[in-house]
Amino acid sequence: MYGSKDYVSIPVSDSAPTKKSRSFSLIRIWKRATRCQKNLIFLVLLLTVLSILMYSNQISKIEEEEMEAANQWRQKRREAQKIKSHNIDTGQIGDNQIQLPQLDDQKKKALQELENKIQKDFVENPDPLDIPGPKDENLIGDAMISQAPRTERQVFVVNMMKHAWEGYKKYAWGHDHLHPISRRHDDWFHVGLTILDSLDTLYIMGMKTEYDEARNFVANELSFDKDVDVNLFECTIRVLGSMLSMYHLSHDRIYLDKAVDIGNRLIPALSQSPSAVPYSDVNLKTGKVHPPKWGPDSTVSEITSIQLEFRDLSFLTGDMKYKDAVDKVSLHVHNLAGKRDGLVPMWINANRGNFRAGSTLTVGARADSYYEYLIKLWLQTGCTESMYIDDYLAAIKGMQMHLIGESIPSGLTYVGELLGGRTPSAKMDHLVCFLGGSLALGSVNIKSQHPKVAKEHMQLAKNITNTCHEMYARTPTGLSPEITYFNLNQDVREDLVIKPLDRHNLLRPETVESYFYLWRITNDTKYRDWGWDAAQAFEKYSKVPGGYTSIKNVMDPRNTQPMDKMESFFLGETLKYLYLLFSDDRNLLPLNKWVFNTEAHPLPIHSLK
Ligand code: DMJ
Repeated sequence: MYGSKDYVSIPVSDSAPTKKSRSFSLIRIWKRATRCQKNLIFLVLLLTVLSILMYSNQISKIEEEEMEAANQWRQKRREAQKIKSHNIDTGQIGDNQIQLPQLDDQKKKALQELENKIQKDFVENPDPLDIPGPKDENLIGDAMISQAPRTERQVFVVNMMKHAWEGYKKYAWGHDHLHPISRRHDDWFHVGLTILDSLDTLYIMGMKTEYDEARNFVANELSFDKDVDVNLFECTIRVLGSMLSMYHLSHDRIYLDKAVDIGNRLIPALSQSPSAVPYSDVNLKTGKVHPPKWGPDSTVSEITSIQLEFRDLSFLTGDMKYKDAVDKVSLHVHNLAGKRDGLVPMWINANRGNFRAGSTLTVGARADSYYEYLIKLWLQTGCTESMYIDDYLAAIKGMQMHLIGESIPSGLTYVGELLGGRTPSAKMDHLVCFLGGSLALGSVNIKSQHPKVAKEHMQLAKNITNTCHEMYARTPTGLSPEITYFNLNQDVREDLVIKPLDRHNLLRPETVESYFYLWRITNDTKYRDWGWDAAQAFEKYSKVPGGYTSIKNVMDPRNTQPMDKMESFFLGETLKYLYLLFSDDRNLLPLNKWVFNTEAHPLPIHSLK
């Protein structure tokens, strides 16, 4: 309130000297001083100035020394870092042959000690930044040809990639697949599939010369205007997936144009179906669609593993027709009757839109990536669409109830099947080995809402990945067969039963894919060692002068019976996951920013709903 006393008075002494009177009295003192007193004052002043100068000189000397010490420390730290990551200077990217470094015993010991320490630190003190989580709006265009120094093991994988690429270039350029022994090729979609599947691997590995060759092919030779029937799923995950990935990584407009072109040519498989279930095949030129040639039904995996890609295409173009088309499929399958505790029958009919009654329940061929995409679709849009996570959690529960068991005598966790929807079978495809990685990825992302389930899933992830490792480690070649049966008979002393017709290895990625996820998420170095063993086995038994080949018999190292085929996913997935597994750079495609499609093409996590 105004009017009352709202200030305090400070008494000012009448005798306080003013500035003028103070300087005046100093001059008076100086004038009155004797000569001797003046000399003394002068000397004191001189000494004061000199000591100030000396002191400041001393300070800058100390600063210099400190800076020098800091530089030395940084240098030492860089060296320690070098040992830790087996780093080597690989010279110019695109050189013909990359030299492998030799580690002496002392360095090996230092490396081991460092790895133990990192492992211990991680367990005691996990880095919150490493835990994948949703959301990052500004991902588009994390442009990055990897220029980072590579580890010894990465160099090994780059050399594998070079060998595979050179064989393909020499004997199959422009065709879909290389036959590395006969030095011939085959065509499936007639689009140079191996080139397309390899693009982002070359890019991520920093293989500039080879990447430029591939990019030139896309710019100057690639045409989708072909009178050829393609499988919607395979073409989506390999071709559309690759174009989208490359656009996100490089910002190169050519890839977006190609993505739109192939997306538009594939979309009739969805739009022309009388039901919400797409047809399996579509003609790239005419847009004519049809079910598979060998039967009336599509597989569940093929109709539910195109969503990441088409949603991303909508995200990039702003045209919702792609997203709407695939969302319709997902919603339909979500609501469809005939599932058993979240598990889907593997056949579904495009004309009628229903599951085929009595279909086998499996996590292997024909259903696998349905489960993989549930968790990844939830992650892709920043964990916002509950339908996917609900179905995912239900499905994993269903697997635990009906499909998962333990073998005798070692208690290996396997994921079997219900044949005809009823009869249990302890049969596990190599394809199932993706599940360890997906479970681990899911586990860290559901942890805050479902801590107990997350823990259970992580344990399951480790157990299944361990089983997949055994599927490699227990064969004489160190390579897994395509199909493994698990022993449930008390009288038999071997867990794995490998039938003669199941002994082939197609250079598949699923196991090393799970090693990659488990390594990134747990930091347990055993996954890297297991991946290294697998790489060595591919090198020993699948490498031929013309490239890498699938083999027919993993059980006989002296007679592996090469099948003369190098699948595009060997370059697109297997070698990419190995390279990432061996990378010390956790910022190379971090799992909280990128989601890999089922052909290992990374797409950004965003918030499109
Ligand atoms: C790839 O085309 C994909 O990973 C797909 O999901 C399963 N089959 C092959 C690799 O094994």
